[in-house]
Amino acid sequence: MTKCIGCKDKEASRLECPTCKKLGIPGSFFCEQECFKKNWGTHKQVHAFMQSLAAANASAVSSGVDAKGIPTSMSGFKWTGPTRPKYPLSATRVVPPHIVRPDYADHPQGECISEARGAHRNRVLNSTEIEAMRKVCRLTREVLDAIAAHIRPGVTSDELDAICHEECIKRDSYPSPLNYRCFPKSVCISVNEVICHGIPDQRPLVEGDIVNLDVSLYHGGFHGDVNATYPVGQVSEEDATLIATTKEATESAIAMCKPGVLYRDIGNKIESIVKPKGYGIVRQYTAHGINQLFHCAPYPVHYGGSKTPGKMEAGQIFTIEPMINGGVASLDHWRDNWTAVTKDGKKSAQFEETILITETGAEVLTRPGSVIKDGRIVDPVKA
Ligand code: EYF
Ligand code: CO
Repeated sequence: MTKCIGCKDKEASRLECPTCKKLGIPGSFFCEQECFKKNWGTHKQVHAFMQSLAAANASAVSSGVDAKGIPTSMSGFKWTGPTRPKYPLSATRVVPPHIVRPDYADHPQGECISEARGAHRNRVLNSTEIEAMRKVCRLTREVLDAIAAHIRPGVTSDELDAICHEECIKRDSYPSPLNYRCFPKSVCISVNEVICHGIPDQRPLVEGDIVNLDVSLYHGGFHGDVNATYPVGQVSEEDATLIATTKEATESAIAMCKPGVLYRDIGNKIESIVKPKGYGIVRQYTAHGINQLFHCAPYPVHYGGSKTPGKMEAGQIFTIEPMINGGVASLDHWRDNWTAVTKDGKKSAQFEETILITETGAEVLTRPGSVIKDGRIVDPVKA
């Protein structure tokens, strides 16, 4: 049954929003006139959003690129490493109107009104909210695995973005990055020296690259967040060690989680594992609480010796997502103002999971069935 996009409950009739029809927005069917009228205030925002997207796409298409596809707006930029963006970006992908959207999805500046209001305290979620988080985090893991299956030399990050977008829609979910603070795509894809927030583009992956997929979904009113770094074909031993050490540090920090543990001990544990290797821990981007808001308190750092306040309590949900650089910790941004890259151009790796603190330990929500008990992650036995 196709559901009404107004009440999202009854079956849709043939009553289509005339403005959507005129603008070419598919699937805007309501159950009845009364419902259409009742939901007009919210629904009309879809029109404004789609019109602003069309304007943004028109300006993206008309902006210049050089012979290699590098935007002319970035010419003269002092690149820190060998990786380059390849434009033009594809047109902004559309999320069908029957999918429930976070507030920022339809805000012209991608602003998060809800985060501005309620992001500052460590929330304890109730059992209904926790169940909703279990569900969205399971879906988020499914989407990450579905995209990762397509990693190979020759595939572009834009093609991976298209897969992410479709897999989210199949699961009645909104891809959280899309228009979040104006981020233009449905997933962050960060290659080689790109630390995080890489924008999917036309550059094909090359054997020997390392690539991070950072996937976030909004479903049932809640966000889930997971990421992982993968080798593209055969990578150097040096890069394989960077990935393995980053994974080990993330897992060790997750394994400590239980009520009473200090949030600052996440960074102390990570530093104890990566410092002996001479790696740099990114300081500018942190972990974060996550629930109805994509990002909220707490904001645990991934480096040691911090004064981050607070202790873990049952019912709190947050991510752990250290960004570990093969060289220095410092970073720069490309001229798109999103893409964070290592200052010395060396590669960077990251892993992320969403964690729920329970009375007895913790659950790794983005790894369904995995619990933390006695300082160890216990994964479900695979059939
Ligand atoms: C000005 C964005 C905001 N930020 C964080 C917005 O937590 C995340 N991944 O695990 C995460 C994902 C996204 C994200 C996707 C878009 N943004 C990017 C860059 C700078 C910035 O602050
Ligand atoms: Co995150």
